Amino acid sequence: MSSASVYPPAPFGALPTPRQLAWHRLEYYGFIHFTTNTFTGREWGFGDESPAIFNPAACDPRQWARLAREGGMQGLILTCKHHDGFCLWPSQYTEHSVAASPWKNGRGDLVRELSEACAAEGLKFGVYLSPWDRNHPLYAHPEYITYYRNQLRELLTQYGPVFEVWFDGANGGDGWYGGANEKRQIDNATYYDWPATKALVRELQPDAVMFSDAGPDMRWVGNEHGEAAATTWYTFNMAGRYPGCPVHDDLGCGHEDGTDWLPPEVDVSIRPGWFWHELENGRVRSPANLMKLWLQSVGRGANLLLNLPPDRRGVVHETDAANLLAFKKIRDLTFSRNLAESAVLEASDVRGGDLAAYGPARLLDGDPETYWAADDGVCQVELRVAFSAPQAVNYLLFGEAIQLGQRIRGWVLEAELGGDWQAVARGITAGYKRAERFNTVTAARWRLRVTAAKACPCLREFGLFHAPLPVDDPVIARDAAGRVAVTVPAGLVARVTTDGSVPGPAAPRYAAPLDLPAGGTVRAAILPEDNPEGLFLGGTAAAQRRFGLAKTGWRIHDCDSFGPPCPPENILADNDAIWHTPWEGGITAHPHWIAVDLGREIAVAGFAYRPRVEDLSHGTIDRWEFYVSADGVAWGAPAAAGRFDNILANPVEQTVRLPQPVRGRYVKFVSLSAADGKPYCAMAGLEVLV
Ligand code: FUL
Repeated sequence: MSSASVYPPAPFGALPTPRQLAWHRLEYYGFIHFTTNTFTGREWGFGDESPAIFNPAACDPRQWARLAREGGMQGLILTCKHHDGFCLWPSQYTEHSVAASPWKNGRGDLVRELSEACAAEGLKFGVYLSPWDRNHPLYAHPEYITYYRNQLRELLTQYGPVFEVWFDGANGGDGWYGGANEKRQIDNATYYDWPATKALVRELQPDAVMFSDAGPDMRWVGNEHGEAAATTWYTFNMAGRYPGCPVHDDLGCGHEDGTDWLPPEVDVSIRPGWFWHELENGRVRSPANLMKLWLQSVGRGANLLLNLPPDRRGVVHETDAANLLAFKKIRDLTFSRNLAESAVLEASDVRGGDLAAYGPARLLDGDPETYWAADDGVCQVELRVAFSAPQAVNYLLFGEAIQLGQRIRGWVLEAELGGDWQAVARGITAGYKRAERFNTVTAARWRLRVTAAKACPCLREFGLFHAPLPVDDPVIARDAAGRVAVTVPAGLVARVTTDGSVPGPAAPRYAAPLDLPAGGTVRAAILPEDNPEGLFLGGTAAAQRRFGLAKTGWRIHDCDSFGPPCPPENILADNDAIWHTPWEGGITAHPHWIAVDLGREIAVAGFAYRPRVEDLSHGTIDRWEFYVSADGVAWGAPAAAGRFDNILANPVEQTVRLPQPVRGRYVKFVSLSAADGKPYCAMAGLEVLV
């Protein structure tokens, strides 16, 4: 039968629009978080920051764009305005912008510079315009919506084509608001009148996709640690959702029978925070970690939006740049040779028997429009892969022709071992791209079976690969005796420092656990030059942890809830076990407190709060006070008080330095409110810094 006489499969279910389809094909692009926060060290500026502090001396957006291109990204999205309200372009609607800063004597326009740099590097350009504005006097009033749309109009008409518009869902309430300095509550569902704003974007940039907690084009994946769900449906029921709506735990997986096409985008930072902080220079994600992020985002059918925050100079820091490029190298090496090209491919079913149009060769032609397809009604198919000799494999990669819908709902990769077919990898959804890494299996015959599909499967690509694995980061942990151990993969050695410096070839090799009674910063690195070739892929694997005082002599002195199942002693151990005040029966409201006897008097320089990190974020503390006392009875005024910004979406350890060290033997940490509004509180760890 010729291709002309075999009709193509009918699309099934919800379908991507052309702009969504183009977006899927981007797979990976970058975020640039940059504002006054870069200069204050905050994650959410209050809105009262002076534009005078914004002065990146060597600001070089071309470096950001070049790095993004060399790193394999397809575009960059800039925080043109974050929650603090400071505008990176000279907006005619506010004074609170680069025009009032010393940068380029107030004549700079960062939106212009980055949009031009992106065009010059062949990248797409996108904009983030925070709906929440802690600077604007009229925020929470109807007039602010006009202001917001005026700004959107500036961004969408003055800087060329925009591929993505990013609507953040955060609305924290308090702010400077032109000096009012108060809490302003809005109703996320109605205040912003989203339908009209979305229509404006469609009018001004018809090809741009819009991101938010609820689309209209892509959805938030529900976390900021870089992980799409193992089962990812693009289909979703959008009704009742809006940007900033309460977080639902279905954001990751989606709705199998959803009526809208709303794929997830995975936004994650290369550092613990979204903005550059000096303290985090040693905590940049390693090349191996970035590869893992890629596998659990792009490899699960989502797109990856990776943040590269420029530092105070206005350049992306050397470590971030080196790790991004090393990650690119790992990815290129891993997928450089598709072993399936040297195998004989045979399909259990080919649509209409038309091998030329719908045969398995379509999987290898590199054309996203073509695909291997089965006949209508045939929902279980298999692709047989025969090598002339046993072949070692540790990566699978395949993808659906999603222009016809997301159809597969069950698949397994099998290898023939000793005459039996054995499962090597399996999953439910596939989507635009599915990548899996597994322990090396050597076999001459392989098969990918689609075990269930909503309509005849249509696969656009398929590959098997064998690649050396990137070396995992060292793991740094402290035992109950207060000693710090560094664990590295078998057969490798690490170099270690405790003075904060980067471990190079001159640093001592790690041999035994370190005694660190006063705490300190431990850095460990597995250097290519120390380790056998072949084991090594993708540059240095590194880790850093900062420890407070060893907790050997600590005792819980007082606390407002001692009971099981989450007793206060849990905060003393270096693990994820938590202290949690009662959440059913006997619930009391904030404030909650926990006080520790350090065993001896010291000068307390600061503390760190480690939030709970399991799936539940209930009771994660946002507003707090910290006290130091000589006798554990008289506490006086707080040594520090504040709020942890963005802790719900990004629950990383929060470090606070006291304005000056305070001597005492007892410390008390008080929870004034939970970020999710719960009456109780929870925490995994408390460090005391000296
Ligand atoms: C969050 C914001 O609150 C963070 O500051 C950051 O911009 C992240 C990408 O989105 O909701």
